[in-house]
Amino acid sequence: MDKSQKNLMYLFELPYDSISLPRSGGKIHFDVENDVSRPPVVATRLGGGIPVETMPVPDRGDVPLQNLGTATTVPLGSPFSFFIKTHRQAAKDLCDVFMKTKNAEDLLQVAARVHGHVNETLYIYALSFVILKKELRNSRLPSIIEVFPGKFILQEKLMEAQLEINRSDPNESTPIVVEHGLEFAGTQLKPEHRLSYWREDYGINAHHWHWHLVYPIDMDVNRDRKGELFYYMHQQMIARYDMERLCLGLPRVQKLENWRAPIDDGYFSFFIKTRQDDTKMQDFQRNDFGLDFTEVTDLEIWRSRILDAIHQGFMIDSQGERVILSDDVTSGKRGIDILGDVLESDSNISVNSRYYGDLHNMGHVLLAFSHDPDFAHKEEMAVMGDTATAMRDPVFYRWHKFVDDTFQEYKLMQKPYTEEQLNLSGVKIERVGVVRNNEADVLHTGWNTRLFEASRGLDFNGRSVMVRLTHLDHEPFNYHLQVNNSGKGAKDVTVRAFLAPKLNARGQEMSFMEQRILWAEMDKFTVSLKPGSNHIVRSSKDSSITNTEELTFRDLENVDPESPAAAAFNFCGCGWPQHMLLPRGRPEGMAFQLFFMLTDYAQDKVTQRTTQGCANGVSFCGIQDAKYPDTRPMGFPFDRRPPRQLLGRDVNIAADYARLDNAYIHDISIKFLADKLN
Ligand code: CUO
Repeated sequence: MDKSQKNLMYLFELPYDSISLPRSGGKIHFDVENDVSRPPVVATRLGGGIPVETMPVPDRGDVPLQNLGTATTVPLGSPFSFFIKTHRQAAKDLCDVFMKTKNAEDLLQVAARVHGHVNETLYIYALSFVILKKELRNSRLPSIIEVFPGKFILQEKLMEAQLEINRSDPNESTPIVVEHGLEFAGTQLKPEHRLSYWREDYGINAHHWHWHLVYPIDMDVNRDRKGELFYYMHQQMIARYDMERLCLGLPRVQKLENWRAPIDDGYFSFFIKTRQDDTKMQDFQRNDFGLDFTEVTDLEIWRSRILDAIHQGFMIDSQGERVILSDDVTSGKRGIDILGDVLESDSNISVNSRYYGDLHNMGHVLLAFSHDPDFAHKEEMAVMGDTATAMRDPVFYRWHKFVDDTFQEYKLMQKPYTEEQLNLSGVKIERVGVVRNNEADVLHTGWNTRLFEASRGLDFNGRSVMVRLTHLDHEPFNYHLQVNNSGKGAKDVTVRAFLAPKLNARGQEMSFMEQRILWAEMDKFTVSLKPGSNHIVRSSKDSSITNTEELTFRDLENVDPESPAAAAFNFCGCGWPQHMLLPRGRPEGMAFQLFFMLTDYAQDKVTQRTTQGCANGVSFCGIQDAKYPDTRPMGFPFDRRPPRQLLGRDVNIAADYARLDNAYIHDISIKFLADKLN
């Protein structure tokens, strides 16, 4: 990694401050003069015991600010929303400027010059996008929590730190540590507040920001099965949210279906705008975004057209031609993929965006502005407008439950998998279990903490401010599978592991259909079975959905890219947080089921050149610039209703799948320890 690559990281510091201010507590200094004299941009590493290094960068006066297109139309200091079409265009224009740079050094100076002239969130978005897109892999992205602490940490807490600094001796330099505990934005007076720890978890929100960064809409990014992954990743988040609700004795989330009725639960975010309880979704009639007005009626019309298409089995493209919707295709896009692009929607890919509209995105927008839909009060948007904060609001889940129900409407139109598609002859799972600390089938969750440096993103008079965030965590565990291969040769199989609560909110065992969309993917991996008996052990830390934990600026500064340990830092940001892999469970233990299915890797595998691209949390995030590495429909085998019979007997509950030799269902317990984990 050369200096420019490493220094790119510092462009993420103090996004709201002038770039000529010292960065990183005085470690780096970008000296950007005005454009008239067009001097070279100079990055200087400053003192603190470190020898001063100066990095002269050649003049790039050829990037005049007027070439930024619409990027300058999003005001500085205001929220930026990827759900708003004009903001997406602004992002595209800025990314285009950054993409034209030749290398990291070139990007560094162009970006340094642009800093301060465009909206801060837009700037960080575009910079992150281009670093990932250009595969400047050694220029790793620092955690979004440190870049924008104000989006993740209670304003009061940040104020507390500032007041303490104001009161203390100006020469004092010891870092201030602020605790951010479990109360988050709620008071516990309302049932929904009991889930604040989950909705406001830093890792979940950071994952969502990164997911939309790597699967952007209207950006001419042609990612494999993007529409299908939009469906699957969000479906899985809702499944996990519902699991967590059941742990707390709350009913499953209700879809937001009647857009004329008041929404019971408001959300009072601590950094941007709030939505009162019982606020209605309202017609969007603001003129401050250069957007056409959108009425609730428009959303209803789009929904109705999409549902018509689902039930008729085809869409109508912009030429008036039929586009068949089916998941049983041998070439071309699956119906779910087409539907995902239409519903999200991505106007570059949607088969007919004029007709099917912009349903999911505008739902976010109408909800984000329901407190001031006509700009009468000059209020900014609420959390639903920003992918880094939307998951804090209970209405996010109600909206996405509606989105998911629409996808499920389609999935239920698909033919159930046949016994042949579900079966894998010659392979039998004989036994499974999970082991934690030598104890079988009882997993532990509890609270843990993580330190972030808030002063990387916000200036506290140059003083270091750390925030200790409390979050859910679990003790790591291993899956054990005893599998027999009765074939004569080795057999490569895909192991698919899911978790779901055993009982519903009434305490009853669930039917296949009730449990079907609660199954949360825990892992998916390939193993080669030798003939005879095989004992497979797999660590929970290797999950196909999770990422390594958020990397702080300090982590990035300390990692030596040449060291073997650096491989562990192959971090691209996307992926479910490892600490949220398990639902909370209950203090007395809560019954869950693990479901395993083995499928034939020869049929599942996708032939492609191996790529060095980001490959964290592959099941949720895919692989950068490569095909999604599993040919089966996402969510297989629970994405469809079950066949009526398997092996000659009716299928009513998930355990009926386990009659197949290649499947297994196993009860475990998840115990929530109310104290801290070590
Ligand atoms: Cu991720 Cu609605 O798509 O938030």
